[in-house]
Amino acid sequence: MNLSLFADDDYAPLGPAPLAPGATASVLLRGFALPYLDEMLPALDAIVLAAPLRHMATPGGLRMSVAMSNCGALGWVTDARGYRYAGLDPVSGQPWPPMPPVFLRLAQEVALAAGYPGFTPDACLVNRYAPGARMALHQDRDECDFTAPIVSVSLGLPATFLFGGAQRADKAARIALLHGDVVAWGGADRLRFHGVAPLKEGEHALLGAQRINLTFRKAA
Ligand code: MD3
Ligand code: FE
Repeated sequence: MNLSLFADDDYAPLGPAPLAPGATASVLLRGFALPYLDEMLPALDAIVLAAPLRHMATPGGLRMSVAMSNCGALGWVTDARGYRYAGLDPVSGQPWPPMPPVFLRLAQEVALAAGYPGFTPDACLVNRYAPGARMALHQDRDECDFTAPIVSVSLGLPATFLFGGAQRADKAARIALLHGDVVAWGGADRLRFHGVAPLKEGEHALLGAQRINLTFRKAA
């Protein structure tokens, strides 16, 4: 008999809570983005129209299964020259679309609620997962200031987020992230290894057969 509150491998607290055992500097807010979505989804459509989602290549030459775009003053890119933030979209040669005010408002509300006041993101990475797409365990180290948190918003199909430790080999907790869920990651958790398990097939009522993840960062 399983007397745990949670399924075997998916830790899924309902209220504001540490994200995983020991992850005291990160906060999960279930459904926090839902009231913003009527305004956010049309803004997201406009972003991916101006800066289409694309499969970038890692420095090692592997095509990423996640398709990416950005909005804000800076955007995260990867190619044969490495990982970095850039002010211009390499596909169009134009600046990334500006960050919509409703994106910034949501990110700042979340950061404040999570105990990170004064968060001023200058980059929003848009990740698009089709079924089967995944993100291998990695650290986010391309930003200048690791004291700023990262805020993420999950939309569409559910995903299993993998939350590891300070070393790549540390065992990762598995956390279900659902449509509208928001997480702020900061402090001692900011440099933890993390990833996303291969997305399962499915159809989301609003977004169809995909998951979109927005991550707000202070890159410069
Ligand atoms: C924990 N994206 O874009 S968001 C990424 O769901 C990335 O698309 C995943 O990892 C996604 O780099 C996870 C959550 C996330 C983002 C940054 C973190 C978690 C983090 C930085 C430190 C610790
Ligand atoms: Fe990451």
